[in-house]
Amino acid sequence: MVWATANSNLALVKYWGKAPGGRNRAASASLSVTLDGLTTTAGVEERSDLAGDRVEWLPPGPTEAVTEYVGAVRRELGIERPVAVVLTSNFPVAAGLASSASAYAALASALAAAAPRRATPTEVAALARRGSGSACRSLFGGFVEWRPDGGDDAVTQVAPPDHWSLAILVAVTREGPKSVGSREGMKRTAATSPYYEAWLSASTGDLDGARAALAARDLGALGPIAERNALRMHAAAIAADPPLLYWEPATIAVMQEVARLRARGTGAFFSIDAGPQVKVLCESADADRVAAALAAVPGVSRVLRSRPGGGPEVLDRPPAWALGPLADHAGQAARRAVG
Ligand code: 2P0
Repeated sequence: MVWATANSNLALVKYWGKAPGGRNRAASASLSVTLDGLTTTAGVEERSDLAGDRVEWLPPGPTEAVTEYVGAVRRELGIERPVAVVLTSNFPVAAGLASSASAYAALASALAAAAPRRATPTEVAALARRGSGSACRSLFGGFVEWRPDGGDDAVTQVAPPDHWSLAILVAVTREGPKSVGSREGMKRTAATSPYYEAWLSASTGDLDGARAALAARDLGALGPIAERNALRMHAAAIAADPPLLYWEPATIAVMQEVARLRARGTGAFFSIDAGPQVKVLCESADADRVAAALAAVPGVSRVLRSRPGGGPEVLDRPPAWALGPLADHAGQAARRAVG
């Protein structure tokens, strides 16, 4: 059995719209930070005793789309026999924390590692993207750019994890699955929002500024770009028909608390994905103070802490944190692998 881990990522300039032609190519460029410690582990084993591919989530979750993906991708990689796949994340899969990014990045990495021919990181990123667009950015650590490109999209690391000791805090305002998934949400925005084209052109303009601010480690420049980029994405989504309102009252309360922190002199800036949680960026020296302020906002159930993390790792056994769920649920393949 081959194992791979991959971290989730947070887009500072967001992907919200696809180019025509399928395979989750992006309509505009995005820039993300890979999130240390928000990790999915995927195990893959070729199995001649299986009639078809088998996917298991621990704890159990929907497998239909993943199974279809596994069948297509393993054949392309030259794996001829069916595979058994086990997936587990160390953060709540349904809580709107970009679990599909880490899941497809880990899965593509594990399938590539199990394949008879070696695939380059660029090829593995393109395979991960087909599962979930944002997953291609999790194929690299640190700060990552995903650009639409003439032939196929380009994904590159623009700075390593230790480039900047940022903290990324996640204020959880509601647990549970979102009402409209990102795939349907971006499709609806593109089809019905009068602001979709404006969103795409504004976002393209944000990218150059974000890249320069990142190179200069200038949070006072990067933070406002990330905030307005997220708000413009949501403005386009809110204007869709029917509207896409991903926020809870506590989502707005956290945004206001971040503004108060800044008014009191602490550099903190928010971003929000297609869900109600608020991600907050600050220097790591300020993380304790910012986390305490976020935790005190009514409606915030907990605050997760992360920092820029690394790219996928291929392992010959699952990492220690995954042994709990694997021991509870896993099939024989996983048990054999952990001895
Ligand atoms: C992002 N999001 O850039 C944006 C911001 C959510 C909001 O990428 O259809 O799960 O699988 O390509 O990657 C989430 O969308 O969508 C996402 P698909 P995906 O992080």
